Amino acid sequence: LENRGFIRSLPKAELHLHIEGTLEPEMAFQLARKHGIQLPYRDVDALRGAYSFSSLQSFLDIYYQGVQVLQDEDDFYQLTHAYLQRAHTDGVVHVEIFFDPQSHMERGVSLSVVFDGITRALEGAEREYGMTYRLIPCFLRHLSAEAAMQTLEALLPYRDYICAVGLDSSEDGHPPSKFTQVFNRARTENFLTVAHAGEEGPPLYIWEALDNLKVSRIDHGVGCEVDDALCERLAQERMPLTVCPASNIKLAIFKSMEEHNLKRLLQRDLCVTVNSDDPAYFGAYIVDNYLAVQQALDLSREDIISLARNSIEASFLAEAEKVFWL
Ligand code: ES4
Ligand code: ZN
Repeated sequence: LENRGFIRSLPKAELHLHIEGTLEPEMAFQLARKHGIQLPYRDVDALRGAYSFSSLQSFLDIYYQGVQVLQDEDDFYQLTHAYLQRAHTDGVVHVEIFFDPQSHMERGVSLSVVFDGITRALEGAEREYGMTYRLIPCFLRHLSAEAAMQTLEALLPYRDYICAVGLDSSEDGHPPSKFTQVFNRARTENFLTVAHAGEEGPPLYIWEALDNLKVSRIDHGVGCEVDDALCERLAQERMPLTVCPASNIKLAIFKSMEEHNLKRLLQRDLCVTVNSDDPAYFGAYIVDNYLAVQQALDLSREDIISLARNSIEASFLAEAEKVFWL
């Protein structure tokens, strides 16, 4: 309990958080009832019971099903507001939130509904808690590069609300190089870029995220470990990895938390951060993630402080804003 208080007390940035992945079963049922949607589960416990995954794809199938209950502006507000309250309790001072525009637009939910709901909650957290934030829409890599390009164009009217673009969903068979042109365009539009790479996929996908997509951070990236030249480059460039320990266990990237490579990556001088990914589905918010790796890998308080400092350093805050927390 003392370690939990210590971790909570450190100023932290959450840099890898899919807002759709914060949908708790209770809210899923509440919104389903509101919109007259029938969920294929008897009750909250049955839905929570379905949160048991064997791979990234088995998770994504349930995650995209959950997304269906998000329909109006207030749904996105409620979802984001509940997450931000929890993040504040956990000592998160800055959030960079992913969302999947294509999963909403394909259902006829307009981008304005999504942006308005999410930003209304973020502005409230800024007023109430002094929390700062950035928004990062992600392209679904299992869909085509053309679909991603159209999505990028649809995002341009909201450019003032967007800091960076990302790449998520099913990794295998969908290399970053598939999206080189889309990300070139995004960078000419002055967006920063990030990409999920080396979650389930090979080190090659991390190389491609760096060289083709010119990312500022690698999301997950834990697959780098088997490639010494890649690890050296990541360390040399101080390229941040947004690692999500509980996610990696729930999706069977590692067999157990004791086998997670986070400590070894830290020892190789990588800029490792700890994040919660899809906390409602993986049963762990950010402090739970820090605590789990601290206990399983016997991290020292200095290690924990480094992880929290790395999160501020790796954030897209301006340098003048970072120094306040460092
Ligand atoms: C995701 Cl854990 C994970 N990996 C890839 N894409 C995602 N979208 C939401 N969660
Ligand atoms: Zn993710």
